[in-house]
Amino acid sequence: METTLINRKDAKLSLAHLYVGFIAVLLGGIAGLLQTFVRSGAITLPAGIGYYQLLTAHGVLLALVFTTYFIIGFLYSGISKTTGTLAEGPRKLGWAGYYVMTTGTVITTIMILTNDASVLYTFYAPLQASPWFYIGLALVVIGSWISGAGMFRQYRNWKKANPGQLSPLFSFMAVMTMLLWLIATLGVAATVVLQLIPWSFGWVDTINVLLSRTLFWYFGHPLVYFWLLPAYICWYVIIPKIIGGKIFSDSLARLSFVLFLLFSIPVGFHHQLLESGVSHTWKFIQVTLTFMVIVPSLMTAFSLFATFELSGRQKGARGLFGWVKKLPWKDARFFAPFMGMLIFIPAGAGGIINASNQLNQVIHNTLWVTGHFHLTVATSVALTFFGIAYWLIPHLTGRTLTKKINLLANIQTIIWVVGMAMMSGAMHTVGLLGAPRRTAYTTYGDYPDALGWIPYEVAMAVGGSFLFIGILVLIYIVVHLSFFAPKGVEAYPIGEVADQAERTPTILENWKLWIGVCIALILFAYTIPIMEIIENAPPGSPGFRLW
Ligand code: HAS
Ligand code: CU
Repeated sequence: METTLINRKDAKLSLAHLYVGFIAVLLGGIAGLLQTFVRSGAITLPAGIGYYQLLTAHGVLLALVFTTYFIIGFLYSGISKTTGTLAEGPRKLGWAGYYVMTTGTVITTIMILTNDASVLYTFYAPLQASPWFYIGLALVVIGSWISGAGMFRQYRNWKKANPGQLSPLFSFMAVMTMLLWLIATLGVAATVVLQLIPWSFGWVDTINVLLSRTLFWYFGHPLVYFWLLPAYICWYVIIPKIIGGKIFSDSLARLSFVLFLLFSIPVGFHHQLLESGVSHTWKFIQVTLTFMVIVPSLMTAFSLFATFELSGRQKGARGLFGWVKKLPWKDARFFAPFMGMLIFIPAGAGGIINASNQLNQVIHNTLWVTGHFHLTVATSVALTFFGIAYWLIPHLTGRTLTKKINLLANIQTIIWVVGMAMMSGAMHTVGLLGAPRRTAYTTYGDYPDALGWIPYEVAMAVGGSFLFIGILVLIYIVVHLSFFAPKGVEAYPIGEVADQAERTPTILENWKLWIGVCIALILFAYTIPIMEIIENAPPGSPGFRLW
C-alpha cells in the first residue's frame, strides 16, 4: 500500500488544469446533445443559437480545451511523481502557461458564444471569424509551449542530477509528447499569426486557402497523437501496475514513442487527399508515411497483450485465453481504459481505411469520419482519461476512490460504450450511404436518399442522449472525488519493468538524433509541396461569414 502523495504545490497545479478540462467537458457535452437533436430534426434551436455555433463550441471545448488541459495536468503530475517534486522554475512555468492558456480559452469561448466565430474546430479559411477568436487560440498554443518548457526544464534538471542514467519511463514519454506538440503547433501558429490574424483584421484582403489548410493539417494530424500518447502512457506505465503485472519492455515502449515523433508529422496530406493543388506524388509519399505511423500502435497492441498474458499466467491462468479472466474487471481504473483499448481496435482499423487513397474517396467529408474520431478521441482517449481521473483526482486532493464511486465509474464506462456504439455505429453506416458531415438538418428537398439518412440520425441522437447521461455521471464522480470523498491516500500507480526485459539501449534517449531525423522527414515531406502551393497559388480569397 502506497502512503505518499506527490508534493501538494504540484498537486494544485495539476488540479487547476483538470478542473478547467472537466468544465469544458460539461459545456461541450451540452452542445453535443443539442446538435444530435437538431441534426435529426427533433428540435430547432431557440434564441438565435446556430447549429454551427454549437458545433464550434463542441469541437473547441472537447477536442481542444478538454484534451490540452487534461494532458498538461496529467503529465505534470507524473513528472512530479517520477522525477521528484517540481523545482521552483518549472512549477512557475506551469502556472504561467496555465494563465496564458486560460486567458486564451476565455477569449475564444466568448467569441463563440457571441456568434462571432462559428467556423468549427478546424477554422478553415475562407470562413472568417473575429480576429479575437484566432488571438485566443494563439494564446492557448503559446501557454502550452510555456508549460512544455517547464516540463523540459524539470527533465533536464533530473538528467543533470543523474548523469548517464536512463530517465524514468513516464517522464521520457511526457517529454516526447510535449516535444511532438511543440513541433506540430509551429504549423498552426504559422497560419494563425501570419495568415488568419492579419486577414481577419483586414490588414490584408485575401488569404491563400490551400496554404492555410496545409499548415493546419501539418498540425492537425500530430494533434491526434498528442491526444493519444498520454493515453498510451496510461496503457504502458499505469495499467501494468493496476493489474498487478509488469511493463513488458521498456525499450519497446520508448521505441514506439520515438516512432511517433518521427512519423506523426509528415503525414498531414492524408486529410487533404481530395484537395486539388497538391500533386499525387506528395500525397502518395505522405500516405506511405501514414502507414509507417501505424507501426508504433501495432507495437503497443502487442506489448499490451504481452503484459496481460504474462501477468495472467503468473496468477495461474491456463490455456490460450485463460489470462482474460485474471484481469481486474471490477476495478474502474482498469475497466475504463481497457474499454478504450478494445474500441481502439475497430477505431484504428477505420483509420487505416481513411488513409487508403481509394477508400478515402468514399468516406471523405461524410459522417463516417465523424464516427471515426468519436471512436478514437472520444472513446479510446476519453475513456482512458476518465480512468486516469478516477485515481488521479483523489491522489491530488488527498481523498480515496470508494467502492461505491468505483461501481458508478464502471456504470459510467458502460453507458459511454453503449452510447458511443450506437452513435458512432450509426455515423459510420450513414456515412457510407453518403450523408455529409458538418451539416445541420436538411432533407435536400425531400430527396429520397437523404430521407433514408434520417433514421440513422435518430439513432445518433439516442446514442448522444446516453453519452450526455454519461457526462452527467462523470461530472458527479469528478465533483465527489474532488470535494466529498473520504480523506486518505489513493495510490499513484507507476508500473515496473519486467525482470526478464532486456536493457534499454541508450540511443533511444538520444534527443538530438531523433529531433534531427524528425526535422529531416518534415522537410522532405513538406518543402516542395509548400513551395508549389505558394508558387502556383490562384488569387487569394476574401473572408466569408456564412452564419
Ligand atoms: Fe484518424 C481523420 C487516419 C488514428 C482522430 N482522425 C481523423 C479526424 C480525427 C481523427 C479527429 O488517413 C477528423 C479530422 C477532421 O475534423 O477532419 N487515424 C488515421 C490512422 C490512424 C488514426 C491511419 N485518428 C486516430 C487517432 C485519433 C484520430 C488515434 C484521435 C485520438 N484519420 C485518418 C485519416 C483521416 C482521419 C486518413 C482523414 C479522413 C478524411 O478524409 O477526412 C492510426 O493511427 C490508427 C492506428 C491504430 C491501430 C489500432 C491498434 C490497437 C491498439 C489496441 C490494443 C487493444 C488491446 C486490448 C491490447 C492500428 C493499440 C484488447 C484485449 C482483449 C482481451 C481483446
Ligand atoms: Cu490524420
